[in-house]
Amino acid sequence: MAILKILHFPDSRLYTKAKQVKQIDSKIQNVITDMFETMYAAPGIGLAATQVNIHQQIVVIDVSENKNQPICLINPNITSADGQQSTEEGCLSVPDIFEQVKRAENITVQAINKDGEQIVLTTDGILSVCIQHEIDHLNGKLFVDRLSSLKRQRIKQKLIKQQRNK
Ligand code: GNR
Ligand code: NI
Repeated sequence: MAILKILHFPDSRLYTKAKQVKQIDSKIQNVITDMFETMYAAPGIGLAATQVNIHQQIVVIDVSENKNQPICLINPNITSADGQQSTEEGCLSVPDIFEQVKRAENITVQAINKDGEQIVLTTDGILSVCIQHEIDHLNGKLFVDRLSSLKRQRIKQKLIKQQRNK
């Protein structure tokens, strides 16, 4: 097991589109284990492989209070979305920045789990937000890309300054 290094905005590697997982072998299983460990350690409620510089369609999520409801989605695909909600979002790749983002309220997502089984999940609230946020990562998109360019520019300057002072 290992804690993986999380890339920070504006790292260009965060803009890579992830490829479909073709086969769930032991290498992929190990990536999933390390991603859960990295997410729980951060701590975060979700993590996309893109954030740890692995460009395959893998996300891990746990929005539960007691951190005992792990969800792994491989090749996730949103098959329906409706309604709207606005939530204050944060991102492990955009440290210490929190902004309201509008997303669909109700979604249905299709994916395969870590055992290679097809799963279908219909959900709302924070789990819905988190799934949409993680799928954005796999598509090379960050929540700051859903803000105004002025806000995004300010966040970029702030993070560049932070990284310089480290
Ligand atoms: O830990 C996280 N919290 C969070 C809060 C509101 C909306 C989305 C998230 S996901 C984030 C972890 C992360 O960066 N996942 O990509
Ligand atoms: Ni994120």
